[in-house]
Amino acid sequence: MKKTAAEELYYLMYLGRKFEYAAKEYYLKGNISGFLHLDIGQEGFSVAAMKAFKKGDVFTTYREHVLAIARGMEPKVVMAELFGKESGVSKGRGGSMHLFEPKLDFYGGDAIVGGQIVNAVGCAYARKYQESENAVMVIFGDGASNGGAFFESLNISSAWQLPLLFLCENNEYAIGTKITRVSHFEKQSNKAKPYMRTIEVDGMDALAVYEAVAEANRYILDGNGPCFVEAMTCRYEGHSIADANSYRSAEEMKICKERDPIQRLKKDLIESFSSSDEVIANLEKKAEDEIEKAVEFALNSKEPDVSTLYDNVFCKECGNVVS
Ligand SMILES: Cc1ncc(C[n+]2csc(CCOP(=O)(O)OP(=O)(O)O)c2C)c(N)n1
Ligand SMILES: [Mg+2]
Repeated sequence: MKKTAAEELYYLMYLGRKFEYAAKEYYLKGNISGFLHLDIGQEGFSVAAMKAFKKGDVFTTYREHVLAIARGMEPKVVMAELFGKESGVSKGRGGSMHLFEPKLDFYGGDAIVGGQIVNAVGCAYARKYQESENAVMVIFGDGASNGGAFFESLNISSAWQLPLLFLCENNEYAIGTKITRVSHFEKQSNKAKPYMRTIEVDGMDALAVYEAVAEANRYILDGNGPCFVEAMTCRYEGHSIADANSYRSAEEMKICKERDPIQRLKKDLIESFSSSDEVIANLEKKAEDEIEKAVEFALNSKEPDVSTLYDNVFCKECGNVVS
């Protein structure tokens, strides 16, 4: 990877973390309501996966703010969406779990665990049928890989040799349930091995995630059918803002934070790419300014007008509009 690309990863990871802390702050102040799933600790995974995948359709989960920003969504339209404002990317209708932007081939989060996997299979089937040159990527958690939709998707995507990249973010927890309590395998890639090529990677090492996703994408674009990548990560916060994270010990959290992806990439930038302290400080400042502007934008944006309440909800042509 080129130095500028590695520095861009760092910028986006730092930006993502600042975004998440700002979202937490404004949730607690009452500006954001509904669900909020923070990606703090997992930014290396999110940014590197998006940057390595490049062109193609993306389907993901509710823990998606950093993924959306890394894909190219402006932080201010993501923040405004969380605030429920009309300037938000989904016009304030979707909130945290439904960031959606067809121009970026980003088909959003899904509140249904594993729901995005079957949607991605359908999309991959369409892309194969259309003889598209791009792959489809679906991101899901370790918990989702215990569901029936996941196993059905492995089977049919392999049987039909679909251009689908399964990217499992294994943070070892489904809300408060440790993966070892509910899964036959600790490593979820074991479930995919009978069906397709699998790659395992340290999800707290952004450069390694980048290489793994890029390799899987190349493999799929070469016409080899689907591929499965598993990244071992660790989230720092509770499952959602409503979760106090009391099921993990202080010792477990300490080990988790020692793997911090931002500190790790910073070290790599200095030692392997000879980035200067000044360049790194400038990237951090730029990210902080961007988040400040995003919050200002969200605060100053209007609520959707009540008269638009049913817009994009009912189909006028179908005659089921409520007036
Ligand atoms: C079909 C379905 N079942 C249960 C839930 C409740 N639920 C929301 S998130 C979650 C845990 C998912 O864990 P994982 O897939 O590991 O994702 P992570 O939150 O760790 O990123 C559960 C059980 C849901 N939203 N949808
Ligand atoms: Mg999980």
